[in-house]
Amino acid sequence: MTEWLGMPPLAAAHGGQIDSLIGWIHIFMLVLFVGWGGFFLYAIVRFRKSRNPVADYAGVRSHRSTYMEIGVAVVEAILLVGFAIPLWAARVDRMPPENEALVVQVTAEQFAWNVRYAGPDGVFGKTDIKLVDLQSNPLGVDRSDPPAKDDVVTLNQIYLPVNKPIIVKLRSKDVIHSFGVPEFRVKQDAIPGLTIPIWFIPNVTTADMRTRTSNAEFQYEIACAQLCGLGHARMRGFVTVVSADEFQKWMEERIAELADPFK
Ligand SMILES: [Cu+2]
Repeated sequence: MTEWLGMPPLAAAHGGQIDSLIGWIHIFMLVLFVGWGGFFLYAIVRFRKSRNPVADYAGVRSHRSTYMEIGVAVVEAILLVGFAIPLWAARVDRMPPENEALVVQVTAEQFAWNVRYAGPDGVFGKTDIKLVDLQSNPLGVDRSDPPAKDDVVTLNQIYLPVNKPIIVKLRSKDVIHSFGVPEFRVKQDAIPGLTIPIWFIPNVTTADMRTRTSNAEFQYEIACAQLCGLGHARMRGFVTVVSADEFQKWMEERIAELADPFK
């Protein structure tokens, strides 16, 4: 229903709810704009100087404007209590269980996205700040820790299987960044010192989206949505949504690379 807003194409299961909220807000705001604008014009004509040569200090005696203001407050309360709070609860408070989801750790830094998967064992290995090396080990993964051996780290590239709940655990190494993928209708600030989870279910693969948009080069793009420094504009990452099988294959290739990085 929100095509008229020119939103980017939708590619996540919950996105319809977000879009309809955005649509309703626009409709209500249009009604408010037209209503208040009309009232403003009415007031200019009704209280013109030629009709009211002397100021009336008692002012308007009818209660109509009070009722209108109450009406506006009621509409706003409905938006907040009826739409925004339930959607917030569903989207933010109710996380899917981690064993049914793919957990991806995304650590923002000036000016890149470091992505880490737990690998086949499903456990993120230890990290140590002493091991951080901007080129070879940006997250300081301690490869001597057994669960860390199969941790897969990528730069500015997130591979995701389609139709599976994804939990992104968002962190930052330096300043406040913001993880935004418009097609998934997610946007969340990454704040140093905090790990903030967000979740979504991507439901259109990159290949399908290329056909749907007739754009052979289409990519889901992670845009840093907070001005985070001089290189902010080039802080882009890419999300590739693939079938479960293709994801499995991609993961196996990365694991093979870990075993033999010079292959
Ligand atoms: Cu940034």
